[in-house]
Amino acid sequence: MSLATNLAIDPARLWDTITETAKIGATPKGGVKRLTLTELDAEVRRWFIAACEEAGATVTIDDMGNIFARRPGRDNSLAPIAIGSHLDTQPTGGKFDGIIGVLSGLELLRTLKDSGYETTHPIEVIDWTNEEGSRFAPAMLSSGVFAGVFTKDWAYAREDRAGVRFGDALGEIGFVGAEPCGQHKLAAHFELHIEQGPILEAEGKIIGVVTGVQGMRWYEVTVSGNDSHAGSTPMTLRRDALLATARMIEVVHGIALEHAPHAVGTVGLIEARPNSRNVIPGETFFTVDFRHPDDSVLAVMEKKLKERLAAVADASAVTAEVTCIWNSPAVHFDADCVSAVRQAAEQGGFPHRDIISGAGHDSAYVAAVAPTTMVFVPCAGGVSHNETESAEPGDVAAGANVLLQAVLAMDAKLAEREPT
Ligand code: HGY
Ligand code: MN
Ligand code: MN
Repeated sequence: MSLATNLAIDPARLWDTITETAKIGATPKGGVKRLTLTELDAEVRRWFIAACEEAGATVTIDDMGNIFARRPGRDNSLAPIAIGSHLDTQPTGGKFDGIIGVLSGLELLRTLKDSGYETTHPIEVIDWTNEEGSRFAPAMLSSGVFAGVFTKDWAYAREDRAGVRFGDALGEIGFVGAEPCGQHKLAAHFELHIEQGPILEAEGKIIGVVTGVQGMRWYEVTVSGNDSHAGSTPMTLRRDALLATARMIEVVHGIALEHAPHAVGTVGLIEARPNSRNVIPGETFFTVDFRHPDDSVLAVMEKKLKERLAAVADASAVTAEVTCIWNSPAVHFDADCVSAVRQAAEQGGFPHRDIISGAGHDSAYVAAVAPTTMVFVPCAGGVSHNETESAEPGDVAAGANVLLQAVLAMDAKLAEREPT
């Protein structure tokens, strides 16, 4: 066994970091609410930077607030091998989504420091800003700028539902870094994440060898009717935007079912105006999230959505404006990275299976600019984006060890190819 294969992370130390950071934004139901670019996000970022510096890393920040914690390698002229994910959460998020990906990176820095093991490539741990897209849509905004999918100006202009601009919020928490986002080259990118679905647990697998991410599209719909008195407006004269919206939500659900079993469709955010008990709602705003592994099916679902929402609007005497605000095509990960993960799982004796991610991740965008893949571990009941989200310490440790071995294997493989 080489020195590399003898290396292993410290499971208790990794779990302690999960427990410790979960206090930042802890909710009464045992979850974490740490919306992007809030003071809580800033607090966990400062914690992360201090911990990485203590582990011997030097930290840089780019102008999208992405944080890069770098451990030197033997040849620092080489681009780093990165371990990235996110520290922001959903409003009713859990302790693990994104967080174990960043903290497993910190654990790798600590393990390499303790062992004195020197990689050829520098190693970098990354906290990608605003992966969730809950406060500022779309999701994966900063890894998207890094990959050239969005411009920084477009990202800075994104507004939350209170009208706060992303760029202003980033400045507010003091994380506008000097480096232009995307200037940072990466030799490879790995991400450890909970599956956020039921497959691994149902099959008794500990490791998901992630081969790609399904396609995702987000829409915003504004329905316009007419505010009027709930008591004196005859039913036949109403232009009720919320009633029409209820019918439209059924349409979204129906389109997803028509493309089962792989399609999913969700209306997650809805606002009714004026939102008063005795006023017929004159306007609503709601969001649609469609996903499928095949982009051509998503195109069919989009066509049906636009046609059918228009038909409901006509029949309900309202108008509907449907805008696609995000289209993230299906992604296939790098074969060498995927096989490094699969071999690490085999070497570790962990039951594993290939899997396509149902959830979006920063890796989906980073894959456009660097060889990338992910490692999944199970979460209880496949539940995530929920305060009860939970994972087993042994599974998280297994995932972090597979991540470590895959990174070291990739370090050696890339070094063979690079001119010395
Ligand atoms: O939407 C997603 O899949 C991710 O949680 N941002
Ligand atoms: Mn995530
Ligand atoms: Mn998430």
